[in-house]
Amino acid sequence: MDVIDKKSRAKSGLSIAKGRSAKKLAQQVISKAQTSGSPSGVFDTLIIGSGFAGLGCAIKLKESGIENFIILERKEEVGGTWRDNQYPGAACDIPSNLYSFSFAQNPEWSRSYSGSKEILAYVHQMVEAFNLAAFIRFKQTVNEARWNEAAGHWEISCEEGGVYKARTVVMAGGPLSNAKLPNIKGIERFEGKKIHSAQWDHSYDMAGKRVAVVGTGASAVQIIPELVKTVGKLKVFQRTPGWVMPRPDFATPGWHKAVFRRLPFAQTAVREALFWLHESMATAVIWNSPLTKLGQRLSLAFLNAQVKDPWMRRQLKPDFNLGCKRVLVSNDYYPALQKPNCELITWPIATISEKGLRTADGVEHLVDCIVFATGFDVPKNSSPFKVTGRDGRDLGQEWAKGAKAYKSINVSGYPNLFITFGPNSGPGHNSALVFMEPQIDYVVRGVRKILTEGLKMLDVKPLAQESYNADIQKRLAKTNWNSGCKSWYLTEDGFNATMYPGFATQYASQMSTFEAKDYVTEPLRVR
Ligand code: N01
Repeated sequence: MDVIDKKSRAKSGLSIAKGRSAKKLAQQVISKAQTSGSPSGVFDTLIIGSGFAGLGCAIKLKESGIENFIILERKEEVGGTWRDNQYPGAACDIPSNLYSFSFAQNPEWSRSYSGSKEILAYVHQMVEAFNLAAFIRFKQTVNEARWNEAAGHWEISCEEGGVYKARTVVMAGGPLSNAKLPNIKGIERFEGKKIHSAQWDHSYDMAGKRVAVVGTGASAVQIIPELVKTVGKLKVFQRTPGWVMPRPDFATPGWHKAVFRRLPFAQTAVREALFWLHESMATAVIWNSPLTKLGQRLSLAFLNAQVKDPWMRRQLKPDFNLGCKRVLVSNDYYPALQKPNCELITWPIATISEKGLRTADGVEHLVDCIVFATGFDVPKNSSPFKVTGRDGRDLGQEWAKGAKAYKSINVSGYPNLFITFGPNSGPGHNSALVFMEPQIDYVVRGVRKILTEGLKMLDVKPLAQESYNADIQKRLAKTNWNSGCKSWYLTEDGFNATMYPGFATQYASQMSTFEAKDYVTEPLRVR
């Protein structure tokens, strides 16, 4: 079996690293899996979602010789968050050489921080380079996953009627996949156009219109500089100002690409340098240290350099620790707010009327369109769909007071189930992908263990999960995220179910060991 198709690889233009003795592993897994008694019609693995995490798992499963898997995708295209977030100005706020897989580097990035379209194209290139298309079933929206204890497999049902069985399941839907409209009184009454940042309607022409943007988070600071160029009047409704840092964005010179194409190790070296640069930022972003104060001073100097009006400076000055909310990265956000056709509104929104937004000072702001850059429904105290584990237990109910998992990836009582970007796996200072790769390796290791050892069940022990979480929460208590501001990282009660309180290297290290003692296993009985 040719693990990596050389023709596809050459066509894709990606620099693809070969896995460790992939062929040898493949032979081992295939021969053992064939004798492990999988009834026909049961996949070895079912992956939910075809964003970076789902496709990354597929690539690594294939590389280790596991090909009896399927990917379910609710939409008609791969790409996850980068397919959905196509708003004007959408780009990554992490450098592209770091926001890409180490095993599929792209020498062709056009900028240091690439736009959403280019990132989506990269995702498509991976599908082609690794021959993944045949594994994906589109328009399959999972609405339930149920563990069948007697048979030792998961049963997955979809809104569209599809039902699938699989010995192992990877939930790779990502935490930021469901757009969230705010709970503002009267929102349904508005007669103009409503657009969420993650569901952009490109057919709606904003030229010359009166537009409101609600929210000033990571999405909004990218949208506002673009909208201000075309709309008639832009009103930005800010609830909480964030810390803003400059973005060292530049077009990639041709010679740069040529070097990366010919000498992939040069790109790896750049990636490494970027990794360590971001890793060092943890000391300012995650914990309240003298570097946090230094970061705040730099951000304020940036604010003062870009904004001259003292009133506006005061409105834009954050009152929480740097890092407590996501640090915003933009060179053109502050200048956009000062354009003659832009107005920053800091009065809280009281209601939305038929014609616009009414603020607490009694003013009604009449607009043609409201852009909601108000973030996502993050499953931090619910599950993204109904998940029923051993003895009928319900993941949504168990997570009602805050999601918990073992090493962010397995949940006790839900055997053979792996969650990418599960509870407490989020980074605040480094690329999501450097956290994702160790998760993918962990998934593949777990799945291989189940298949090669002929296991019916691999389930994490409750005590192992408890002690892991006790430690995580103890460490989180000392972080900036838990220092008093409100953010999507926390539940309403202030429980942090999303972030990992440490360096990416620490996270990768914990994921690099598979502690068999923390799991219970049961063999699959072959009839
Ligand atoms: O969402 P957010 P986002 N009335 O939740 C405001 C990733 N991302 O889409 O701060 C008024 O951060 C809310 O106000 P407040 C990244 O991980 C990555 O911007 O709660 N305002 C806030 O200003 C990021 O963290 C990239 O007071 C209301 C905004 O809406 C995550 O996505 C780019 C409100 C929501 O900000 C989410 O970012 C973009 C209300 N009722 C995003 N409700 C990359 O480049 C909410 N708000 C990788």
